[in-house]
Amino acid sequence: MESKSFSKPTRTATVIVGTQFGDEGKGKLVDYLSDKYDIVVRYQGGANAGHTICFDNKSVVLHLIPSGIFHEGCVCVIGNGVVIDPVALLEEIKKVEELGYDVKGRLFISHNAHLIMPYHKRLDSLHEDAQGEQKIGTTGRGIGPSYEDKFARKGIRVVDLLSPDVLQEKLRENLAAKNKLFRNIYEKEEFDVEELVRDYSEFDKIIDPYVTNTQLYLSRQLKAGKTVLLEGAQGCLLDVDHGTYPYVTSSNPTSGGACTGSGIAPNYVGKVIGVVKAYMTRVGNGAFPSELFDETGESLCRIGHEFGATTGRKRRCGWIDLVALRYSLTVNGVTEIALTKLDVLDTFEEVKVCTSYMLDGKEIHDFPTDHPTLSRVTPVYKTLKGWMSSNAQARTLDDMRPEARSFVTFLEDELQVPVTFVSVGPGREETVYR
Ligand code: 2SA
Ligand code: GDP
Ligand code: MG
Repeated sequence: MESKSFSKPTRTATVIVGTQFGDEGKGKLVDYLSDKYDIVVRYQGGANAGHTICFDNKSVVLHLIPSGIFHEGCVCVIGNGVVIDPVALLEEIKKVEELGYDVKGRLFISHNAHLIMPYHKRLDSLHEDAQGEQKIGTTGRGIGPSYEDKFARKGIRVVDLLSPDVLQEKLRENLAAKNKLFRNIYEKEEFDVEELVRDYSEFDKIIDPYVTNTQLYLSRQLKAGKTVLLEGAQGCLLDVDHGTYPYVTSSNPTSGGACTGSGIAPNYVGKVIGVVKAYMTRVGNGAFPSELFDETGESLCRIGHEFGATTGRKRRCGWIDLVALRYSLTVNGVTEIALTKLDVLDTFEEVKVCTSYMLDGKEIHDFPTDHPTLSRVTPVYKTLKGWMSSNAQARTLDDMRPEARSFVTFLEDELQVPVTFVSVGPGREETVYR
């Protein structure tokens, strides 16, 4: 029989993932790479994310719109895995337009993405208050409660916003249960269905031009040979399945989440770029083995401006943790590393790297994935010589100070993944590309 030749997917999709507790500088990298890609897609999370982009003497924080929006040739997609607060989205569209960038015809929103409603935000804060000392330290943006409704099959989706009758019916169903909770358990006032219907039905006309079946759009574009960048929010250690549960967010920032959150099949994915900050930060509660409680930790926070890009909360700081990173690179299948914020270490006489943990008197090299065990480990460090000078002007690895280069090669040897980008400042151009 004559053999047939079937078309094979081209691996033109690249995933950008945070490998730590978020805020590694994903926004900067996505913006930097966007002129080489046709489409950028956000695939999970919501307006809890804060992705900072610095260009033309401006610093802009994006929460929902993909970080490719400042490249006119780039189409941006908010995928089905994202939870969208319509109020936050419209504010952000306005902000981008005020900066002189047109989003019409360039921004698409999945009709299947779930919505964040005002009652989700209230539930977020009530749940946190009820937890007391054990609270997660969420951003208060209603993320967890919205994903709860999604998985309980009660969620309201973007497509529902476009049909006022459906919206009204769904709000009625949702509020019948939630108002009972507000009234009887939390002793709070109830939400008024009619008022919400009125407020939210105003969004339908504004949002309509952006809404489409993004899964279909993306698969057609990929088939036509277009290139796609999938932009993760938060980081691997905050993943609801693979992170430090329960101190996690309610979605899958890991590379697997890029497929479910966009509808792009895994066989289109070629590269997975893991963004690694040269030290560690965490905002919110939960175990953090290499956290520093001393002047060095304060210096990292001060020099690195480590404050939440959404809430302004101070980020906890510590040395880079290779035990956590080895785990994260494996879970995500990271094929190359983008090392960021190397410049923050420029003034340190020595730089420490956590290479293993001690647990009950034994040295361990594998990351404990249950939170109580992780909370009991203590870090084992290797100390490297600092470079004590600026690499801000470096654009190739050869321009970098020898000790800084040694730090990069040390990480590569330990992690067995090549470092292909080194970020030496927040600006677009402050990037070393190998
Ligand atoms: P949530 O709000 O339910 O997702 O919170 C659950 C945990 O996830 C953490 N989380 C984050 N961690 C780092 N950065 C995030 N984005 C903002 C930023 C954070 C901010 O870019 O700085 O401004 O505070 C982010 N979003 C969620 C959160 O702290 C909880 O630990
Ligand atoms: P994201 O959530 O991963 O996009 O990161 P955030 O925007 O929350 O936090 C990263 C912060 O570091 C932002 O303020 C960036 O402007 C900044 N940044 C990114 N890369 C670098 C870098 O190489 N050096 C310095 N000094 N700052 C950087
Ligand atoms: Mg951030």
